[in-house]
Amino acid sequence: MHLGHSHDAPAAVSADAHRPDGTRRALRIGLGGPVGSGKTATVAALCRELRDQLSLAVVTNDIYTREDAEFLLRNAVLPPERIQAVETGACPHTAIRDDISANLEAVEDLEEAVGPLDLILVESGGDNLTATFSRGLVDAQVFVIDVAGGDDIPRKGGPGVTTADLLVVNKTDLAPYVGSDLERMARDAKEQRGELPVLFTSLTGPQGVAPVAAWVRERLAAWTG
Ligand SMILES: Nc1nc2c(ncn2[C@@H]2O[C@H](COP(=O)(O)OP(=O)(O)O)[C@@H](O)[C@H]2O)c(=O)[nH]1
Ligand SMILES: [Mg+2]
Repeated sequence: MHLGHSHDAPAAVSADAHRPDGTRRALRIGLGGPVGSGKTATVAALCRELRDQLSLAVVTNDIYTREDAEFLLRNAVLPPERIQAVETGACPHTAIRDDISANLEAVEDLEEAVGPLDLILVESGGDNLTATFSRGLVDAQVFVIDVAGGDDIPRKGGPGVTTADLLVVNKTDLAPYVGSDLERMARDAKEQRGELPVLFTSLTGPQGVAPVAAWVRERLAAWTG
């Protein structure tokens, strides 16, 4: 817990944290980050890792297509009724930050159709380093970057890198091929984020998404506790 950082306090959004019947609604976690960093792959891996213990659902955001939703469906990471696609039709960050109505509707539709849910993952359409989620849409946000995007990204900062509740640096398996210095990335991230957590992942490696899944379980325990 980091007191004074409202982005780290699930209680900050507790105004609408309950369903009409008084039960606690699903924890909503947003995943943002540049195109191709591994957001959809992370969502898919999280679904496989968590679906046996938790009731979960996914909302995807694409600009003009349903591609991310189709990928998740094709890979059968969840039953189709647990995956909803929002076509943002504009800059993807608008739909997760400024006018969140389509996403809120998707989240509520899912709760109604397949709820009660423990967890809803909301994947942002790929964007630049400035995309963040509205606190009215998600309770916690994960920013996913990758080592192939350049090892100076953590140093460059931006709201995603500096304020996300979790920073994931993905594709560590590629570091030797693209000349990315992981220690430097860790140092720079620490400098930008202070005590906020950073996890390094390789979804193709043996550990896969396990560290992120552990973080999600922790958030969920805090949410329901
Ligand atoms: N080598 C490697 N490739 C990855 C990893 N994670 C994702 N990818 C690949 O990177 C590409 C983009 O991933 P995707 O999840 O679609 O990115 P998104 O645009 O952020 O949703 C896909 O071809 C993935 O298979 C990883 O850890 N290592
Ligand atoms: Mg994607």
